[in-house]
Amino acid sequence: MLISKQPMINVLNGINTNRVPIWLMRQAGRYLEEYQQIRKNAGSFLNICYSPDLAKKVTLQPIHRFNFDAAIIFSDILVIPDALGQPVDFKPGVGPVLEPIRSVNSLAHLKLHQLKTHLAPVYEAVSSVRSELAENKSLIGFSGAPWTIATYMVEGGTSRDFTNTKLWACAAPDEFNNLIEILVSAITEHLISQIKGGADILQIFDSWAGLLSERAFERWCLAPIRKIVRGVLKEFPEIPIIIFPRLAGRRYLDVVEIEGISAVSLDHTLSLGWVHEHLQSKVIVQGNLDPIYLLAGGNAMREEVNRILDCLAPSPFIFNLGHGVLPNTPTEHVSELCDIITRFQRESS
Ligand code: 1CP
Repeated sequence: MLISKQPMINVLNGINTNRVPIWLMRQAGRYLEEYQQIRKNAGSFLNICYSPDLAKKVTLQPIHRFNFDAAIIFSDILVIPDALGQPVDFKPGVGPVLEPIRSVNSLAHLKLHQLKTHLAPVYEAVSSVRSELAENKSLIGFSGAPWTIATYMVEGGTSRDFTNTKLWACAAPDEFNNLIEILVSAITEHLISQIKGGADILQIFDSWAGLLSERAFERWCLAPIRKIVRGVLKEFPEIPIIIFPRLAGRRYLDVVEIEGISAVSLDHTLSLGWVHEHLQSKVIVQGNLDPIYLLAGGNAMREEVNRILDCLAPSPFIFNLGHGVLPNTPTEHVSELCDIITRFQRESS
């Protein structure tokens, strides 16, 4: 295997270069004052996502500040329903709001054919970030997984118990499957377009995977992700794909068996010893500092970071959080985290 200039790619190819790359989920966003500034002037969150120039600037902000090994394109998992014709409004203090879809008849209104045109600004942002990004930095393209996106489409936003989505999936699985199939096609196309724009790596976020019971997990999480991975790899066999099945517990064991994936992103509930023994021998792992330690900083953070490095970094490993950066996280804590990871690399190489 050829050594890449991008440390992220080397690790994802299983090459142990004594380098622990680092990036953070939600590394762009509210905790950065330079983001707040752009957000204030942009009017709405979606205006940033759909303006290639603003999306590029915001994507690069955390790279300029912290020198992370990867940028993740600034967008959202909910641009997919928006592009399919189920408009999404991000209400400050509330979160995403959509007109809920609860019947098979409403699925007829979803327009797969307009996806590419609607999301063209995202692909343009991907290309312009790639052309400004240093050659040793990777650009991550992403999408939500079908199950997680479906929960927002059916509930009309975020939810406490996801009853409507779970009820539809359980009481009328063949109907619900039509929605999942539309999403499999949309997501596959969206990911492929991001690769064509210049994404080096893909991540699929199944943030609500942990809600599903055993057989539902197979049908609504694993099977659709398998299809997407197969579809993407058919066109781009070399692209590394990372899966984030949040809160899936022992079912990470099934996720690592998905053919063709390169890595899993670990949530912070998993035990490190178990991860090392059962997952790290199968795929590359990325994770899994509880974002609360990054908010707290100090010794609490240092000890937890070292515990993760001691257990997982002897094998090829990518440092990340177990979920996204919390809004009030001090930037000094993020800088210190990056220093710890950089020092660890020097000491061990
Ligand atoms: O007001 C604002 O500025 C909007 C806040 C915000 C941001 C910065 C939202 C609204 N989305 C994003 C960006 C975003 N979302 C990124 C790119 C930025 C980066 O990572 O640096 C990514 C990868 C996402 C992914 C995303 N969006 C997920 C999956 C990951 C996760 O956090 O579990 C999910 C579930 C969403 C939905 C979403 N977007 C935004 C909100 C408030 C929500 C709802 C979250 C919830 O239901 O609790």
